Amino acid sequence: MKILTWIFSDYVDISERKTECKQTMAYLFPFFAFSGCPAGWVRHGKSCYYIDDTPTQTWSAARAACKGLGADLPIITSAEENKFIGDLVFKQTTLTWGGAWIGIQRKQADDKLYWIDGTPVAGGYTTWSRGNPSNSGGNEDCGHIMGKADPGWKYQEKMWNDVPCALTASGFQNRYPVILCEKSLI
Ligand SMILES: [Ca+2]
Ligand SMILES: [Ca+2]
Repeated sequence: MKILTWIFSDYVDISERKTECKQTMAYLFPFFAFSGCPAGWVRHGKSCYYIDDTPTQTWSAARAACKGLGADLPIITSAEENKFIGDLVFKQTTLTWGGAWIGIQRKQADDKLYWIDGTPVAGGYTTWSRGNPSNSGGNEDCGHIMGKADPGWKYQEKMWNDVPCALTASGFQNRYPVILCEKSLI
């Protein structure tokens, strides 16, 4: 009986006790979810996600905000994760075409797009919107997942686009991407 061992042993490591406690609680009370994510974060798979509904002009400012929370911009590796993230974006009250920044940036050395963990974007799951990545003007070096579509941008919701890492008000007024962060489940 694990539970008896847990109660009577003076020599069980505290983290082991925590795990056993969670397992026991989950067994005894299966209705309760132990998400393992901090309050205010939502779990999907092995990650926790947080969305800060603040339109943010630069990719690096959004990334810095995530790092300040012990997280980083999202790395999207499956259609399932993209749907989850897209749904999160759509729950925002100031939802616009800008959607949210994602962890894609162009490496100047080879002019190719990479995820922030160094993985080339081209080799894995992608859901680029029509005509993208376009690198229009030669300076679309950062990625975002699109929110609500503008007229003419039909069917592009929750798909990706490359844009300049520092957006200009003329092109993106009132629709800068918001901050979406991902961190591994602890
Ligand atoms: Ca991910
Ligand atoms: Ca583009």
